[in-house]
Amino acid sequence: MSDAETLFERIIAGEIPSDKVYEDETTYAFRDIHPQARVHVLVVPKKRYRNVAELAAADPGLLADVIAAAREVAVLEGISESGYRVVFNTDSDAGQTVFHVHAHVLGGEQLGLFGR
Ligand code: D5M
Repeated sequence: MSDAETLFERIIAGEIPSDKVYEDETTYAFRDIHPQARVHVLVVPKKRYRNVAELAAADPGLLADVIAAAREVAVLEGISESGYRVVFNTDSDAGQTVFHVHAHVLGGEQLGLFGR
């Protein structure tokens, strides 16, 4: 991976504005700019890995932090009881566009099924 900063590193550093929902020592969460559900928040580990596969292989504890942060986001957004979805788009066929691993937390309404 190149050393060029990704968009999300610039957001975490505050160089690009974001609508922050949650932050802790290892993660940062903010609203997706193109929401696909009433609640659509991205959870990003502050340390960059390309995708969830690389994160899982290199630092499973940090992956657990991301999932725990997604749960915190769900509680803060009031969707922890009604239910929500956590999605990691991974590489080309999944449509990943930002190569700094991020969990999409989606909810606040009845979600459609997966697929094409
Ligand atoms: O998801 C990348 C997501 O990042 C996509 O849903 C749009 C979102 N995005 C892109 N730029 C921004 C900014 N500046 N703020 C908030 N959200 C943003 P992927 O899974 O890689 O397709």
